[in-house]
Amino acid sequence: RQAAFRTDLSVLLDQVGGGKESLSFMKRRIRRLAQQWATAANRLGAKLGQRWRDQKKILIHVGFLTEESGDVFSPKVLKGGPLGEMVQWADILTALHVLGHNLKISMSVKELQGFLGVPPGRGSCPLTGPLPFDLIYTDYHGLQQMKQHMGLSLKKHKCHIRVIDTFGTEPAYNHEEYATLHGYRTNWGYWNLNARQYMTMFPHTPDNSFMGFVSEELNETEKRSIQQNKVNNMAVVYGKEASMWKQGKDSFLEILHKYMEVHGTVYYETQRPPEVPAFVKNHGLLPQHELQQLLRKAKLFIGFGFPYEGPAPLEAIANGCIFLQPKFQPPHSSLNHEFFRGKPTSREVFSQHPYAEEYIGRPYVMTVDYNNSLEFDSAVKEIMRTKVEPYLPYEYTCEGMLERVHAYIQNQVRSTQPLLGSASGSRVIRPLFVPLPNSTALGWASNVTAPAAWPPLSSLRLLVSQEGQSCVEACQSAGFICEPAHFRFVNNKEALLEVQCEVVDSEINHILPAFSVMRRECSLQREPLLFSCAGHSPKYRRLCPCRDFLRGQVALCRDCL
Ligand code: U2F
Repeated sequence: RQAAFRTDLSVLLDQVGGGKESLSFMKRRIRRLAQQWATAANRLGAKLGQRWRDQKKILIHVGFLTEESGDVFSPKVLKGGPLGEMVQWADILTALHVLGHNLKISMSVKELQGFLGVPPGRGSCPLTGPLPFDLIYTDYHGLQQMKQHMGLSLKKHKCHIRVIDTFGTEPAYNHEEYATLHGYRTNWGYWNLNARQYMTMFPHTPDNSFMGFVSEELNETEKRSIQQNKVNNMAVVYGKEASMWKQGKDSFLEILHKYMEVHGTVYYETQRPPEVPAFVKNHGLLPQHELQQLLRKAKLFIGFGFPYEGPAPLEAIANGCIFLQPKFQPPHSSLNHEFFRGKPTSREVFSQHPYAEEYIGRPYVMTVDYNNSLEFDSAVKEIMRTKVEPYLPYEYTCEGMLERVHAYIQNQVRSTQPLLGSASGSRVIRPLFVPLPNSTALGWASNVTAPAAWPPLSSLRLLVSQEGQSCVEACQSAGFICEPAHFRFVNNKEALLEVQCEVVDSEINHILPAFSVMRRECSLQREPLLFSCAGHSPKYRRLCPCRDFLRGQVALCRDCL
């Protein structure tokens, strides 16, 4: 069946159910943004024209909100606990509903069993028949629950699963045997999925798919009125829990207070939290729409280093604030910071909000060394002088999210399937190389089409990294993005011709395909699940499949829609 856009969200709101604070939060959000989603649906509908869109049967199982996983989030919704995950799930549900798919929503193991057709009371009885869904969106908790209740058939149906995974999972951590043998095993990873089945909150790593969420959009009248009503010396602190204000914040807060009136939205029960200095005007934790109003007046939104990579800075910038945040030197990662420890990634985080720093940047975002009081002082003064308009990257608008999710749903199911087994059946292409001044080779596939490829092969640009450089960095430095789906087209001797290796072998290692300059040895990848944009090694130059991307929609290439 053809999917038709929906602009009425009442059925979805009924499906979400109620009772828990987390669900009420999500429903309030869905209602608040309803008009914005409807406008976006109409716009995307007009953009896509008469194009056929398959209606999919989709199960959404929100594992972290089930009682069986402990549900530590719900009781903290009104107490300053994390809300980012609920923001994202509310938006995923809405996007899938608005795109016109046939949804079943599960927030408990019982509902999961019911939807999968597992007989009640026979928890360990595996699903035997065909999977009654085209796609299942869940998280790591949900995946574990599905393993228990689907038994071996999980393996068979794996390619239909999408895992919402805030911070991302790198291929080396995802491959069970490899992770176990090479020290990448964590509590979360090792599911042997195609790494693109993990969907992240920000475009952290191109190895995963970028799912995202949305932020409020303003019309021209609202933008004008915001600019007129901005209070130039008003700052709002990013941090809704008192613990985020602990230790070492006093010195730069004092500097900030020299110039600005400082506001906070820190949760408290009866008394002012002692961590929050007396000069801060604390509003207590606000409902989302009231926070937006506060941000509309403020000039500066200031981060203290935690929480990492949340939605609030995007909301602040969308409401006309400048976001000031600390640089991390050395960078934080699972190797050196408690918060990231045990997460299935070695990604290095160079500031509190790398997306804000790299994708948005000045004048909306300033990333400075907070230990350097001169630098901090002059940043605050510069912010007070700088005029900015409210800004929201297209990929975080409702239309941008609908466009991206639409593209994934219509194209990724087909194209991830063959990758789960082996790379056989892919066509060998002979990419052209053009040497660049820094001796990096760059090329593209000319006139080659492979029907199953998505992103299409026209987007491929082949590049050789420097020694020690990952494909993430190599592609980025040439103005492209690494595209893991294209590895299978460059993992062959023909692609390696230009680098003149004396020996070509094939191995299982997440930095391959690559070549060692010293030994003039080339190695191809033998395990397609280990194709990795993130991998790097000091003695190897990597063969990197890059692709072009749309401005403001990094998940998609020019010919992707
Ligand atoms: C992130 O989670 P957080 O919930 O800490 O992320 P924030 O950026 O603080 O904001 C989440 C939402 O909370 C809302 C705000 C945001 O949409 O509008 N809010 C509010 O309603 N009232 C207030 O007074 C203040 C904020 C991240 F998203 C998670 O994935 C991480 O687990 C967590 C830790 O790094 O950080």
